[in-house]
Amino acid sequence: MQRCFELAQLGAGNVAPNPIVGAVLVYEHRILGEGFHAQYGGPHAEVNCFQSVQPEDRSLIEAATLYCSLEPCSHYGKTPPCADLVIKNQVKKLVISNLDPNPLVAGKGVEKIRAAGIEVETGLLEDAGAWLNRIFFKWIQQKTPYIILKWAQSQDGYIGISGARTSISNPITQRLNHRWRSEIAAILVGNTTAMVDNPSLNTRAYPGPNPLRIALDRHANIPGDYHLFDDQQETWIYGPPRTGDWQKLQFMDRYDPFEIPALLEQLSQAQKTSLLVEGGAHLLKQFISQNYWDEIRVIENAQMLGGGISAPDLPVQLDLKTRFKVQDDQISVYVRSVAK
Ligand code: AOF
Ligand code: ZN
Repeated sequence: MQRCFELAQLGAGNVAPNPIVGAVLVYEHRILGEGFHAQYGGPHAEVNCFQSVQPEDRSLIEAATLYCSLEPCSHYGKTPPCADLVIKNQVKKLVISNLDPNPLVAGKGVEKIRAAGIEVETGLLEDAGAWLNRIFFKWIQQKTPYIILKWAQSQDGYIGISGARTSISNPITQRLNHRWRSEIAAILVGNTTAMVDNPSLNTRAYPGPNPLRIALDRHANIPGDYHLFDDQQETWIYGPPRTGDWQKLQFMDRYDPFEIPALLEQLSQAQKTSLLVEGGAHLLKQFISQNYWDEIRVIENAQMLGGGISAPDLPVQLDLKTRFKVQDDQISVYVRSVAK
């Protein structure tokens, strides 16, 4: 199942609004085949898994166990039901982590496979599976984007020096941040960050798709020669329309005043399942005080800035999900606390 999770992760950023899914076919401690959902609209993990089995191993499928990180689907979507494929292949046993919360599936895949006489075990590493697909789970249940707040702060609690682009994290963490960007649908910055940093908001340090980038520009003050206007990737500007020949850039209404619920509504309509808020402090504090967040990632190191823009205070109700080091940077991932 851990291997299913690893495989699933390879689809992150390319399959939304679908879940990330991995599948592994095992016969007597040997992997006969494996696959993952790699592209939205493309074949599901199970299809790729069965297809990867070598001809000389095909006769072993009937005695093999199929592991899937998510319940095989039972519906005709962009692709035919994986439950039918599992039944056609007559595997001996199916083991899954999570049931698919998609109301079109929701247990029907497992039901169908059991009815065909195949043994099914559910709930293996269930919590880890739900964490892996947290974006999809929120989307399918609430049809609103999963919100991640992210910032880097110095040891003395500042995220930057006023009016200057400030670098806090190291280049390896920077690369991790670009990986994070490749795994989400949209990335948002406030006006001050757009003005001071001239950010590109792309994934240049990590191989992966670029997210939709969004910037606030109520007073139309972001210079037209800044990266945000380079038309290199899909971009939403919340500000008065300007004249220009952009293919990928849109000016959005409802920018004055800018309101988080309106943004979330527009993201939902565009099927954007996740949002990464990268600053600045003012915007991050707004998301926290209005209680719009699912996850917070904080990067800290021993650097002292001695003054500047204060990092947001963490919300009171939260749990530390994981903490790790990237060289001298410490990365903490927080989630909402769950009643224990
Ligand atoms: C699986 N295996 O690898 C994935 C599943 O439009 P479609 O045909 O791509 O179906 C999308 C839905 O199928 C998606 O919302 C989710 O319920 C399920 N995803 N199911 O058996 C997979 N990615
Ligand atoms: Zn499927």
